[in-house]
Amino acid sequence: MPDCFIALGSNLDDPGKHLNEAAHRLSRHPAITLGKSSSQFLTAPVGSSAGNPFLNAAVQIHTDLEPLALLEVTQEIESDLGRTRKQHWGPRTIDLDIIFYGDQTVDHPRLQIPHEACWYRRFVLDPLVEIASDVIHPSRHCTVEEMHCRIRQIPLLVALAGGNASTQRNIINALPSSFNGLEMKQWETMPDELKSEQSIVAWLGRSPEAITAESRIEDLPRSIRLDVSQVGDDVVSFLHDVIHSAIG
Ligand code: A4P
Ligand code: MG
Repeated sequence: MPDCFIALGSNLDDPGKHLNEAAHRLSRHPAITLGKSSSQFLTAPVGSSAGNPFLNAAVQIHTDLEPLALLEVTQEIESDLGRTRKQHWGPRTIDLDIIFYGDQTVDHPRLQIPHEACWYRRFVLDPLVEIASDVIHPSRHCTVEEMHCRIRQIPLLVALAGGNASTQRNIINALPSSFNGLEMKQWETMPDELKSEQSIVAWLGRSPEAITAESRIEDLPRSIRLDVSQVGDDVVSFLHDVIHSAIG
């Protein structure tokens, strides 16, 4: 039976009660056994329309349900607890995100596992590291503890590659003023795969063993690579939210 991890978040009404109730409902499902539960963390809301501070937590479950069936269960619990979806990233009574489903990866229109933002979000990693420090991210090939450590190092390094130089400069100029503890860097040398005008890639998180003044992109760990080429025109606001959630 796969070992799964679910991230919980709430910022409406009585968040602590919603987190406890959601975990309780998971445990009552006949095909789910509840494992470890993290503490609840008070976290700064990420996203301009997210609303009040959140409480976030994580739980481990064991289940026979296939990934999409598990998503149906978590979405039913969200609806039962009064979750409405009026606004993307809006305030919510409860949000249940499936972070890991054993070591499986799922790429389905309704479900991506591992959750694609889990590796850089403090509000996911702070709780998750309490109960899953040794669990390995199946596509980034590093443990939860390694992801957590990397994101907590100050300053947080965000290194850009690809795209044209002026696009990179615009992004860099737009970001650091709003954050403390952020260092932006441009890579001048670039591997061929990144020479296309469209492809901008950011690396997140300082890694003393891998990143020095002489580092080349090829030397940097792929585990912290964020491809922003699909984001569209608003790379700055996307990166703003990414960095905000990484700095916490
Ligand atoms: N979906 C795809 N993959 C998954 C997955 N692994 N687990 C789909 C769960 N759902 C997944 O989610 C939108 C769709 O994602 C679902 O229909 C499902 O098919 P949603 O819960 O309806 O909407 P959402 O949560 O507003 O969007 P999204 O993109 O999931 O947002 P996130 O990533 O959940 O972030 N700040 C703090 N401090 N704490 C938070 O918990 N959460 C968010 C929302 C923003 N800011 C926050 C927090
Ligand atoms: Mg969600």
